[in-house]
Amino acid sequence: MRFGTVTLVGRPNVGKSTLLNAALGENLAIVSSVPQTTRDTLLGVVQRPAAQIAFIDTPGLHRPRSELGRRMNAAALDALRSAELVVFMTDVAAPGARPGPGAAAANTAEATGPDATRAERSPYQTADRALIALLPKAVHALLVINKVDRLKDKSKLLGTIDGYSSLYPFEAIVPASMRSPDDVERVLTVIEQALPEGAPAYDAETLTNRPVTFFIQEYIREQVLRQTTLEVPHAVAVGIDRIEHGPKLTRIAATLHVEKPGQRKILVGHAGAVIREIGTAARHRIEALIERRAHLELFVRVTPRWRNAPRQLAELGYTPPDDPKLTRVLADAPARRTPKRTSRRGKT
Ligand SMILES: Nc1nc2c(ncn2[C@@H]2O[C@H](COP(=O)(O)OP(=O)(O)OP(=O)(O)O)[C@@H](O)[C@H]2O)c(=O)[nH]1
Ligand SMILES: [Mg+2]
Repeated sequence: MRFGTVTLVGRPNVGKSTLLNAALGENLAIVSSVPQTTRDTLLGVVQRPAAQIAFIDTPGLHRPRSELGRRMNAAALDALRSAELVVFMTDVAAPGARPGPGAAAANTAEATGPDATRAERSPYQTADRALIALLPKAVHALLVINKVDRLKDKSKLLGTIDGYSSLYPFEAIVPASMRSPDDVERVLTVIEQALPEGAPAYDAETLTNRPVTFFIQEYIREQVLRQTTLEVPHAVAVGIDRIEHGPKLTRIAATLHVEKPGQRKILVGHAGAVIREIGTAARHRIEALIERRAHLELFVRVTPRWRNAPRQLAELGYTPPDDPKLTRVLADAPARRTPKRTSRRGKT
């Protein structure tokens, strides 16, 4: 029997949580097309005939713009410390895509190494370079190049594999698509073979270490990510106010915190249409989780600057790391310049 803790790290949106869910065969982690979907680490224990794999899904590493972003990065970096094996995940670039401000920008001088010209390297690889440099020196690591279903010309992968193998002594590099069950199985087999012999640390029933309230918060936030756009998904946090288990159904009251009145307006929608839709979809997902009927009441509250307020972050479950140095490992993104409004009357 093999056992090991396997930490999944990489840029936001590459498919780390999708891999966790596919490995578990359950939709445990929230997944969305919005970068920075995962905000905290999540354990998922995969039971296989010859191995137990304790996956730790982590928030995508990025250049932060807020204290929340710094804590997300710190949570991911902290999870690297307990890993027997690291799975660094990247993805093939969507046609014409460029990494957004969420991607970690590498130092340009470092990005153009002697072994490759900049033209040979996608901007994604440039961003990954800075993150791979953060991997602990002696850790065993695999690279998964995800989303190969997007590649028409698979021969392009050879150059990509070469590029990455010059960055770190990965024990294996596995191109895959998390949309293909065969690929998921292939990735799991490679992971399993890289784990040490050892007895399982969790009993066979253990799926995760997070309480039900964590998933209720997450499943509400998942619907916000799916049903709103622009800055709204990033500006929302969910707090659980009350959970009461009645004889027939569970009553849940939750507050969605936004930073600005305009965001509240978008989240509530015309005559409450958007928040109603979010509530209905989240309720279905929560009912499947708790295996009983639920009544979900959602409130939307403006909590200015919650993403930068340590007390509010802690109340919402985004705790700082034990080692404060971890919050400073990735440089903050430069503040965006917001154009000054000039009054029509000429006052400034
Ligand atoms: N085409 C394609 N899309 C994928 C694949 N794997 C994941 N996705 C999609 O990529 C998006 C991001 O997936 P996530 O699993 O949330 O990514 P993540 O790395 O956990 O992102 P963060 O939590 O933001 O760090 C979702 O829309 C997924 O459906 C894949 O193999 N192929
Ligand atoms: Mg994720």
